[in-house]
Amino acid sequence: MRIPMIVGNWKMNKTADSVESFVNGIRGNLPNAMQLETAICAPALFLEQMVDQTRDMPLEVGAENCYFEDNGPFTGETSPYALSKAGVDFVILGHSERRKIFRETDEMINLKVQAVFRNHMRPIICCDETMGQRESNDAVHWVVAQVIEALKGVDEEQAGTAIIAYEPSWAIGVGTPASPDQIEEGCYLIRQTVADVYDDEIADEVRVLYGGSVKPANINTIMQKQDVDGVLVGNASLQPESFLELISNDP
Ligand code: G2H
Repeated sequence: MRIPMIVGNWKMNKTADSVESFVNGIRGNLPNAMQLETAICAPALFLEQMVDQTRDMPLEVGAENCYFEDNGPFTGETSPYALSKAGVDFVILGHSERRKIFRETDEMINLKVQAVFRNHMRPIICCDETMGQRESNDAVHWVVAQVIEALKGVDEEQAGTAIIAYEPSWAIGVGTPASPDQIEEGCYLIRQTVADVYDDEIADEVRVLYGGSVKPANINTIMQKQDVDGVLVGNASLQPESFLELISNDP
């Protein structure tokens, strides 16, 4: 039985003060983690603060990226080893903003996936597609390739704990998500790819999320889809009221 998940992705937003008021705003209102897992992925600067201030809450904390080496001469990068030591549970990897703006390749993302597992955290692996790829019937091939490349060298036990997010870039931050049927198609495709790479049992364990303009008004329809185990939410996760609404709207 896959526990549904709602994960906030704060991207490059917030200050230490607004992190604290967010945490105070949701305190005491989170669901039991056995029924609905909730997490916030925050900028690296606020992760220790988040871990510290949410210690008594059923909220997991994730990073938005990390490097693939544990330490060394990599100026400006974030060590997966240090994240793990700081009490971070998840790391988002391969978000379309990282792939597009920071030119991250499938090979780099795969090394990061391995680094996150090596440090006993779980990756949230993002797979995107562009509208151009969709219109030229290339999106399926593209999504499948991202899943296969990201999971290279990952053993069955690790793969079963991975979280994979379908985030079509044309639906990110625009206010309108992909349609429920498009979302189901994308999430089903990801699960089938995991079944092809491993087996049905692992595919049944992997949690597949949808991301792209999820908000309180549309979360219910999205979460009801069979292969959608949860959502990765940007804008609508920034304010405590909106985050709590997302959680209370979960069916
Ligand atoms: C997609 C999503 C969060 P938003 O990037 O990963 O952002 O909900 O703002 O579209």
